[in-house]
Amino acid sequence: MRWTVLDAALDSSGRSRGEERGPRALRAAGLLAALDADDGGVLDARIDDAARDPATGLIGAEQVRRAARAIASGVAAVRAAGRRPLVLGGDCTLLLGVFLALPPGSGLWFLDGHPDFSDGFGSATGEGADMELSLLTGHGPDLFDRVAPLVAPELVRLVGHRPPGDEEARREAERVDPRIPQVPAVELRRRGAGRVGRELAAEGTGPAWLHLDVDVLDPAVLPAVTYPEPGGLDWAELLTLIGPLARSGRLLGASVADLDADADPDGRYARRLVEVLAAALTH
Ligand SMILES: [Mn+2]
Repeated sequence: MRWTVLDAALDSSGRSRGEERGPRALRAAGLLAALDADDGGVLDARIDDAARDPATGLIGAEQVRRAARAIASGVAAVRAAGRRPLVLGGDCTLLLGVFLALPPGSGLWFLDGHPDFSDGFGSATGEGADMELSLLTGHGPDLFDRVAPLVAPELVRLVGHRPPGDEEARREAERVDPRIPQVPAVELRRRGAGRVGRELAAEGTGPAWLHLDVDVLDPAVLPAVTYPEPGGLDWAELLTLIGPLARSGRLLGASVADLDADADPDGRYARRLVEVLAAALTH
């Protein structure tokens, strides 16, 4: 199935950091040609209200809702056209829009250096990208008045995160829904990234979305992220992990978040990422 690339250039701090320019950097590095992908254009996903919403603790709550709806329409249109969406962030907040568009029962392969499971007031920053997995699985903050969570926790696989480094991170780790199976980076490396990828692809039959927060990589190989976290994957591990997921018939689409283009002035990290994505997503 052909890929269609959609830009969701949102920075959930509302401060226009370099991740807002991630999609443009990936395009400039040749992503569309490398994937032989269609161009789905740019979604209206900008968040520039840096104020924390008093009801939820979330920065730019109304804009986060609006961005999610815009992303959902874009993803739905690509799927209706029989194509596979590749959503470029921006940050992980984009997943709210993705799952508003996906059919109930869709799973999530969530590759990230952090669990993104804070709550609105427990997060020091109030950024949507601190808490989107909590929100998606029904643990708040509640933005969409949903009865059922956007993703069933037992259909999420939390992969590649590192042990909490401080008190806030420890509270965040404790909030993670116990029904979500976790493969932290240490365990992934012990079992072998390729083996973990094959097992994840093989363990179910339902449709699933692949989300890659590039801070799942080690800052030694990819320093161009806003929240670097030591102990991450190298490029070869990432490729062998996502290859089986991308080749799986279960794959609905994918998203890539958190490349800080401002920290990659000559585009070398964007080009490396495009190489790895092309190797994994085309076959
Ligand atoms: Mn993330």
